[in-house]
Amino acid sequence: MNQENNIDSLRAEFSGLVEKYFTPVALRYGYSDVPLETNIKWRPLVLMLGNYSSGKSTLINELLGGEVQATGQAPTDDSFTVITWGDAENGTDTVHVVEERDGKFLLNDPEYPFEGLKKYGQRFASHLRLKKVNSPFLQNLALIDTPGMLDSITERDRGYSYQNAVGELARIADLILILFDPHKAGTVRETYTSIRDTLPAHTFEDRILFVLNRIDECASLTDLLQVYGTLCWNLSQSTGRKDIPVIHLTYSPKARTAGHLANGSKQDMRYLELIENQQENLKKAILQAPHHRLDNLATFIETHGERLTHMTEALFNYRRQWRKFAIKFAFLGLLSSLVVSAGATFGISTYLGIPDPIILASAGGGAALVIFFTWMTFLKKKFVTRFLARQLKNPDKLTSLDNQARMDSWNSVKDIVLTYLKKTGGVYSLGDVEYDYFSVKKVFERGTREIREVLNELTAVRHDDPHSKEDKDDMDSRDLPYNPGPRFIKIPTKLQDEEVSGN
Ligand SMILES: Nc1nc2c(ncn2[C@@H]2O[C@H](COP(=O)(O)OP(=O)(O)OP(=O)(O)O)[C@@H](O)[C@H]2O)c(=O)[nH]1
Ligand SMILES: [Mg+2]
Repeated sequence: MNQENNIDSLRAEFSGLVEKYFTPVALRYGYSDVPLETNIKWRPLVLMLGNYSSGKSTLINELLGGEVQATGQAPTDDSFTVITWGDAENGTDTVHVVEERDGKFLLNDPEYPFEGLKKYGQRFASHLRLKKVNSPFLQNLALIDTPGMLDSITERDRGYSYQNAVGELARIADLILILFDPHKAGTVRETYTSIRDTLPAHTFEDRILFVLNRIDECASLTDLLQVYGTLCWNLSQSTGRKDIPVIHLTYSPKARTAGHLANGSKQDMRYLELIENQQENLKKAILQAPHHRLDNLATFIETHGERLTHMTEALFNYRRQWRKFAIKFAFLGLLSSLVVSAGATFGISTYLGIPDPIILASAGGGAALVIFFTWMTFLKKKFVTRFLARQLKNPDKLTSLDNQARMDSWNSVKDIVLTYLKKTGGVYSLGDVEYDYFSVKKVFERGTREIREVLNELTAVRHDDPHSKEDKDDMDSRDLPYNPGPRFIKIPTKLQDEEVSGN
């Protein structure tokens, strides 16, 4: 089995785990409207963002080895284009668009992970399309070319929320490239912020590659250094960090200037001899997207596992507290009916002077029954409502919030718990919710640990092996010294067979 196959089978295992254990629970309690695996089952995704004319489409064409995307000065392309692999029918090697589909198709076909973007409406759908291209670069990943970022005033004219759509795509992307060019090295703050806000904090930085493109258009080395400095300053302002992220310095060998800038002034091009065009490095980094996908999947499972556990725990606690309350309530009802029954018997025998024990017993029993029935029906209904209202007022009492992680996960599921309690009136099966709680908890606690172990092994193999050069194609033909598949199958089997019975 080669490495790509290993990654593929791990991907399938992770996705299967989500489908089997998380999705049913997520759908049942309103945690998600669509199966959770919808976003993760497709190919690894690379999202290209940047200012207009920063060279996104030119770079994509160079990666693919063909003229797939339109390029040009000034805002050229106002569409989101998903570019994925497609076989050429006539078997030709010339890279070209084999098939093109519109946004409606892409948003509605369950094969693709874009269902969540439907909410951006018709205007967005008409700015989305799919291209299938026969480029070998697309064998293990798909790219998304995006409309260039504009200034905030023009941004309003798009007819859909660009920031939100980009945020949504960033969430499902495994790798995000943000391209700058020397002319506009500091205008991406808003989009950067919206991406940062949508991604889990600890994965955010690993997922982003910063690129300063079109560096051939600087007037001199001094000019380049100034542009680089400005970009670093702007990035540190956006990220809130003092250290500078790696910035790939690139230019398109095909589009590079011939020594004159657009305004006619002559360039001192000697700096390009000193600075390596990092386009090749960037290409290799993009080809690592499938590895990022595994990491992102692990994070996905950890994040949703933690939240689903917390959600079901709160719902389980609610039902448990309710059961305690119901037992006390029934006991009190019984006691009251006995007292009333004794009172009735006493009253009848003392004040009415009826000594007949049969009459006395029937009167007492009848009174007890009426009281108990009233207690357990009308009164109980009232108390259920009051009990629910009390819990809804103080939802934090449904769970323990002893650390920041617990508070964070609770904040992301609290509303879902409240909505479910309101919807059901707090009446649902304690046994079912208990089962769901223990099953997601086990997968979360044990599954995520094993997943991380396997990923660490995979990373160690990639780094330790002296033959392991990331740029070497023949790496793919080696077997890895472990067989990850069965380890993941073990988790569900164990779960089902021995332990998830509400312990
Ligand atoms: N000199 C130079 N020109 C470049 C480079 N990359 C792209 N260009 C040119 O810059 C212009 C814009 O490139 P595009 O690839 O269309 O840019 P884009 O980011 O896709 O732009 P939008 O789709 O409008 O957002 C084109 O005329 C390209 O030929 C580069 O590295 N050096
Ligand atoms: Mg473009």
